[in-house]
Amino acid sequence: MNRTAVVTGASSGIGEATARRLAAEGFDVVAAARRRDRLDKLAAEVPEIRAVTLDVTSQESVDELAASLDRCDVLVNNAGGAVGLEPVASGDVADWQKMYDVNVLGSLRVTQALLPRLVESGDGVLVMLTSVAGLVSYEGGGGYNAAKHAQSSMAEVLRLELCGEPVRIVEIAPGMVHTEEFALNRFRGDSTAADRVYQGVPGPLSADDVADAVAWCVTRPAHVNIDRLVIRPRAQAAQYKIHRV
Ligand code: 8X3
Repeated sequence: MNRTAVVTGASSGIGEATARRLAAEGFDVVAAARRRDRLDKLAAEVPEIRAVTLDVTSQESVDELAASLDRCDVLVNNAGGAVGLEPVASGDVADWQKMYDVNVLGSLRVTQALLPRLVESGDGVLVMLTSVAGLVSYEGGGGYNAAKHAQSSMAEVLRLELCGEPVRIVEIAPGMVHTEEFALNRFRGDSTAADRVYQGVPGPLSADDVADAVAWCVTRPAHVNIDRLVIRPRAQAAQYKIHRV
């Protein structure tokens, strides 16, 4: 039986690219997300991918995912995102709640549900997709910074608590990645504002670049734990140091 990888938020962006890449690496992939129509297209295209409807904010939905699995060797906690860029002083509590629920509690629910399977596999790998926003803070980052810092912290705690168990905990923290939806969601559907983020940047990362990093981390020998991998485009030396042409 092939090793099984579960990828959350697999209907677009980094999640979709990771599902495709892990399938190409020989995994049976469970692509999980809310938007079933997109998952079904993906599964129809790539035979190694199975679509599962998942809402990481629902415990019932997460439990159903867990019950549908024969095994789980790799879990990629990718579902997440940013909503809004308001200062803390005027940020909307509902936006913060949403970001916390999807990024942090979503990862917690799926991790709790699948951890026994990862341990059972004898060489489990949990990948926490965070962000450079979880390592540094910036004006307007507010709720997203808080959520990504929390996820980053969860990865560290898990690594400590699971030391001695056959599970690796990997954090991947991408910088600027040009995906279909990340900036669009952050700017609440304003495509002009979203496009401005990447304007003139020669080579922001693509979802495939991050999927490549995920694939590398999870295919190292069992004794090698990549604790944290920070991946940025060459044009982004730091959060504020972006080369534009
Ligand atoms: C997204 C990266 O730089 O917009 O996770 O915070 S950044």
